Amino acid sequence: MSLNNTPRANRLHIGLFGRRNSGKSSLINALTGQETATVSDVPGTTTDPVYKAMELYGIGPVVFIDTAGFDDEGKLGKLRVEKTEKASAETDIALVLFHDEDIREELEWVKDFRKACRESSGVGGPAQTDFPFFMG
Ligand SMILES: Nc1nc2c(ncn2[C@@H]2O[C@H](COP(=O)(O)OP(=O)(O)O)[C@@H](O)[C@H]2O)c(=O)[nH]1
Ligand SMILES: [Mg+2]
Repeated sequence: MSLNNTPRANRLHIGLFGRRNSGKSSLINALTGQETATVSDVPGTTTDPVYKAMELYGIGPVVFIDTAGFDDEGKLGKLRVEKTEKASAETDIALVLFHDEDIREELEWVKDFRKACRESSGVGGPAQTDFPFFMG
């Protein structure tokens, strides 16, 4: 089977997380070299998670996941956050983006995320308790 035919389930899932307008969609576009996701200064532009499969040199088949901000608000925002949480459950590596002035909200989210991973360990969801995070 060629790399391009790798089923999504067999790819390393790299999720992009952060508040609205933290630059997640801009980063996925830069990483994929394509207009994979819509970039806008309107908070809440990304709604459903965006999946982009590609081959990463030195790593192999991956799928990047762009998500809605975990701080989204209102009735629709709550649905977006739920979808972000579902996407996080299938994530192998999480990239968390933040503004440099105050990262307390992001750290809190990472803490909750790790807890959810531990609780779901062995019963579906990510099995790793040492879930890798890269923040920047
Ligand atoms: N100054 C600056 N602006 C950025 C950067 N990355 C994204 N933006 C801008 O921030 C806004 C939100 O970007 P977007 O990628 O849609 O954020 P998302 O909501 O996290 O997906 C857009 O107006 C982007 O042009 C960056 O590194 N520096
Ligand atoms: Mg976005």
